[in-house]
Amino acid sequence: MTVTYRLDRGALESLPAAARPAVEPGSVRPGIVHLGLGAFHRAHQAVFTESAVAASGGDWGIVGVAPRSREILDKLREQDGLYSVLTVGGGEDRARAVGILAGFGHAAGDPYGVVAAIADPGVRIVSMTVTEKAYRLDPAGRLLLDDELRDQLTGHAPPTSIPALLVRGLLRRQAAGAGPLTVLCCDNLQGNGPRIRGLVEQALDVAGAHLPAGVAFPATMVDRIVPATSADHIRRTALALGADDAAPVVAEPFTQWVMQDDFPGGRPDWAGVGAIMTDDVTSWEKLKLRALNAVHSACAYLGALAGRELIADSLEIPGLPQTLRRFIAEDIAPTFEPPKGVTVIGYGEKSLERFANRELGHRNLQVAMDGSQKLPHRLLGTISDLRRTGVTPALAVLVLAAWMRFARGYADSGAPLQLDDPLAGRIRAALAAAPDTPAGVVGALLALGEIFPPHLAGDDVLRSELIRWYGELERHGVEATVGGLAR
Ligand code: CS2
Repeated sequence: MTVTYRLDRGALESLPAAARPAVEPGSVRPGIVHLGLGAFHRAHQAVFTESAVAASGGDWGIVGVAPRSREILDKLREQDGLYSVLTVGGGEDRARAVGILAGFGHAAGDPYGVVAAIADPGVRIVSMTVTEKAYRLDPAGRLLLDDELRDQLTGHAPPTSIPALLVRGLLRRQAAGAGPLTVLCCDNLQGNGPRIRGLVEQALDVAGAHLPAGVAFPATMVDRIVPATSADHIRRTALALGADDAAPVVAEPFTQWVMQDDFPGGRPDWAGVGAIMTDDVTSWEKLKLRALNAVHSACAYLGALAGRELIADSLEIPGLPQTLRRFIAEDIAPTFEPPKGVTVIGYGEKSLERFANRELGHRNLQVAMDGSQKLPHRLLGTISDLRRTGVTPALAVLVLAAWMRFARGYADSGAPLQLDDPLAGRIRAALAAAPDTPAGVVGALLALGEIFPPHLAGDDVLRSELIRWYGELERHGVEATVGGLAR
């Protein structure tokens, strides 16, 4: 098939009916400002929102804000705000163009434009997918203040960071009497709603202000595997769509969204298109962070150490699926009560099935990045909960030891591994100052207070178990270690 069109409004009529956007692009007025116009948002909340508006109406177009790079903005503008979602792994590729983006912003280049967008009375939701590190919170939820952030919060520097955009936007809204607002954090943080409320309150305090009335911070759990788009995905999108798209996103068929229904300014009819509204988001969050994200990280660190490229390749290491099943059943399942009607083991099994989707091309190194920010939410809670009851979780500690081996920077073959982490400098300095032995590495990393709370850093049983697993991995490598566990 020859592809002749570039995706933009003019090309829509030529697309197969199933690939056309569910709303007419440009026809939906903005009601949401979304910070973090990455692939995940475009494959998840944007799709839910477009479907909800198509089914039930409402002025809920999305103003997409790119935090740093302009690259995605330039591509989307060229395409009249259109992009497509390529769904892979369900038998055949399916592409669908999405037309719900109603405007753009650039936090690094035009932060005051973003503040003005947040203060627009038509906007009633500010949602975010900016990854763990952008919130500048420590594991205890304290805002990590430095001079630059202080200047941004007090109005002495342009508000380019997430805390400053929220604070300046909320204050400007309050001054303009722009009405109630929901701040919706869609990142993988345990207790994301209350945590972001805490962030905003601390940041407002620095700015000498209080939280205005009528601002809600519902908790939410978001789920869809959306890896980085590859050149192959771009080529396959063109085939499935019948037009060239320079900015497609690729995703698995599965998608889920659970949230607390607290939207004082209203919301799209997400419930009408499958989102779950509940007051019990906490158990969904725990389920997802502990029985999906932590297991994903386990695949990523163990797989990368064993020299595997993709998450799907990691699952082919003999014994690894069995080891992950033991991790789920023995360490994760006992730590919390899952939502009604769900079992942790069944959910974990489904996670493994989803990870095996090879068409996603999801790289171990992508999931492995930012471990210092991710592990406190997805793994350390499991370890803490079990240690509190006197249990030593064998498999969870193996996963943590694998991260430590990964952070040291070499695969089992001796090939270098890239540490992509906001604390990479601190981690490297700590390791350089310690002996390169299991006890030395474990001790140096446990001492990083930005990652490990004092009750874990000071836990001698945990430390010796970590040293034991680290030693096993160092002596025998991942393959022999997990092979032995699967017996
Ligand atoms: C992954 C997540 O990169 C990672 O850390 O575990 O992005 C995961 O794919 C999503 O949370 C799935 O919803």
